[in-house]
Amino acid sequence: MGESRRFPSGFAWGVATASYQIEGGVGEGGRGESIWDRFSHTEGNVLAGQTGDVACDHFHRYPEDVALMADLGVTHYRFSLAWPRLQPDGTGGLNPRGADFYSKLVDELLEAGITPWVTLYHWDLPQALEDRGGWPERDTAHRFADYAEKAHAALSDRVRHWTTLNEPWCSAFLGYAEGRHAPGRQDHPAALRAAHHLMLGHGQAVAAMREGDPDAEFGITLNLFPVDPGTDGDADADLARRIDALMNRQWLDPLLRGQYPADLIDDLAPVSDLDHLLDGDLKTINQPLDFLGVNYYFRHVVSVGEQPRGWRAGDPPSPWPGSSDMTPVSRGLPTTAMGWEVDPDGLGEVLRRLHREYGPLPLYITENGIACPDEVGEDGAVHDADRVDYLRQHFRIAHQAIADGVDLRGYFVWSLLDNFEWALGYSKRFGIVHCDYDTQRRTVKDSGHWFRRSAAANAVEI
Ligand code: PNW
Repeated sequence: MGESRRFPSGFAWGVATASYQIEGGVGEGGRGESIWDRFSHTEGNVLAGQTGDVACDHFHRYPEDVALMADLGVTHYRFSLAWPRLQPDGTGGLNPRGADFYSKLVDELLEAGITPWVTLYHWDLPQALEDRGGWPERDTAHRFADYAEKAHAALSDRVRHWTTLNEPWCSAFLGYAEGRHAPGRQDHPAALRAAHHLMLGHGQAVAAMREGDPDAEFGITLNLFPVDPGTDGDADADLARRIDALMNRQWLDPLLRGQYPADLIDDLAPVSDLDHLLDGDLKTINQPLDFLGVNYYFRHVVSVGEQPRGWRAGDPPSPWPGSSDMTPVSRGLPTTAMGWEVDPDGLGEVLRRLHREYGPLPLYITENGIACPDEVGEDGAVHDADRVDYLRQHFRIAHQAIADGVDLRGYFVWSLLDNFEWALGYSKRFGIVHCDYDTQRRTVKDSGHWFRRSAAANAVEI
């Protein structure tokens, strides 16, 4: 490699996945039904009626996938546990066959010299708990803490990094407000209750896990965005403040400062009196964090306007309670296959803001990546130049943030493999490894080779 920027020694070169997106094997090993099984099997929810029934068949192919990671020089692997594999109906003792699957996966990783980085909840709530009201019910937070404590006990001799939730904003607002994600409810007050109970579940889970294991590291992953007004006017400035409150500060402030933002509570008054917020909850949520995981994809530029149409027939409700006037503004930048504008500077802004306003705090980029079209060529290679460019630009920004003093310790690329992209099914490919869904054959893309060279050098080219 030519001139390059080196990362601090010990920097984590990671890749990330999530259980429902890759595992398949949904009816095996005593696994219970999750809200994503129910949702994807209900017509009209997922593009082309696709489901995670098979996905990348990782449930059967995990040894091959771990070998692939070792070949790519991956140092850390972020994956999630499927709650209904471990507690099929969301309660009680662990299902031994589910625990055995994750135990073997962890052993395989450790033998390959890869650090396992576990996420407890990446959106596959046991359907039985949704049938009892799901995240809008306070009891779900208690159930989550119970599950976390038991899962931790089963793996803590080998897993030292624990993330409670992945992107609670998506769980609460795509799941219960907009309904684009499971469980597909469209109820703004319920979504606000879900948001609080996700936070409460996080706090209770960290407290329970840390009690017997004070030396492990506990954190959470948030999807964070810079939010900019679309115009210079006061209305757009106020909208940007409201969206920043819902998207970023709604999570950061209770986690790291022990309070909800006062402006957010005012903004939400027309939607909810927040009577689900009980004395002592904020203290529970405000557990010390050993790290914060940041998922970064794009920047929100927002203008007051009509809510644009969603991807399915009819206008789905806005995922922004109290701010349904939010309209995204395009700046004409190049976009990914998701339609998301490529904006590496936004990553630097997020990292520096966290350092300045909430730090000092060890940070990890727990997801960043790009969907772009790519296919296996006749030469057996997958040329994904857009992804290589994208990753190079974002890693450079991460390097710059470290030079600016941000305590960034690692970077997990989303994703190891092409996989089930939620409501968009298999139509969007995020992997640095191609997955042929007919044959389950894996092919390392050019971006995977780029990752291997960069991880080996602990550096990216300038
Ligand atoms: C994240 N949005 O989801 C998830 O953590 C992954 O499971 C997912 O595959 C990845 O990003 C790519 O989408 C998001 O609408 C889903 O803003 C939707 C949004 C953001 C993140």
